[in-house]
Amino acid sequence: MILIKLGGSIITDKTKPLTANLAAVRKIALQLRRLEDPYMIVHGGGSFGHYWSVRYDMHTKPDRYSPKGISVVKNSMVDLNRLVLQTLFRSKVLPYCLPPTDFVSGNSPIASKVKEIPKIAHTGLVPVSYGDVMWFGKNRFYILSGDRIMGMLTRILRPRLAIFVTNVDGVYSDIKTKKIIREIGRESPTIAEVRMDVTGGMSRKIKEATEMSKCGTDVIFVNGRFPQRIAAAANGKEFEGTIFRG
Ligand code: IP8
Repeated sequence: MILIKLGGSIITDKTKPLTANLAAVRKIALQLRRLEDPYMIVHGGGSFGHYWSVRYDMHTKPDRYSPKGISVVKNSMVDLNRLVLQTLFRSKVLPYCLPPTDFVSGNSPIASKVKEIPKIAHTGLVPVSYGDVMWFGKNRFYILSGDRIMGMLTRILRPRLAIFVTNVDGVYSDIKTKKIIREIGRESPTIAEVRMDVTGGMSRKIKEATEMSKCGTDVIFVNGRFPQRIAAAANGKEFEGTIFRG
């Protein structure tokens, strides 16, 4: 099974609040139909979840956030998820919605639930999860990023491959020359963060990818503006992007 994270930067327009990029989802869906293995999708928050999380000062740290903020962020992720599900379905990918509340309790994955997910993927349905605002207990909530969901799933399922689809060509060795690192070994690269979002942006993604690769999973970063790279990477063909060797 393959795990695919569709970053908020590719499925929404991050410069415009509450704007989905459904054309991008459609183009990605066309490529996903070419995948030879069962797969699962996790999507991010982009200009939906992050927009409201920033406005209501909500973070990944469990805390007593404003109930109104929690409700607004949660609703915005359900709205975005609904748009993604609908677009996938219309593009002949059959999504099966799995909010993280279905398999995460507090801030830990529920292994017995997670282990059922590949069985769903093997029926031809595509499980779809997303970054969300989660109940932590004792009046506290927290933002769970899609990247962390990818890590949780990898530690339990040990998939052969995980793909992070972003809006850049891969991990840059130098932000000025935009030179892409093709392959990353066990060492975490040092990165200068250009822009942050509430769940930690690219640096958080790279840390998660490094940990995931230690589980034996190959982790690939590709640019979703060229969605054929997703199919190429998943089907073991030449692709442009960065690989963290498992
Ligand atoms: O975009 C964030 O998920 P991410 C979800 O994967 C929310 O970090 C609610 C901001």
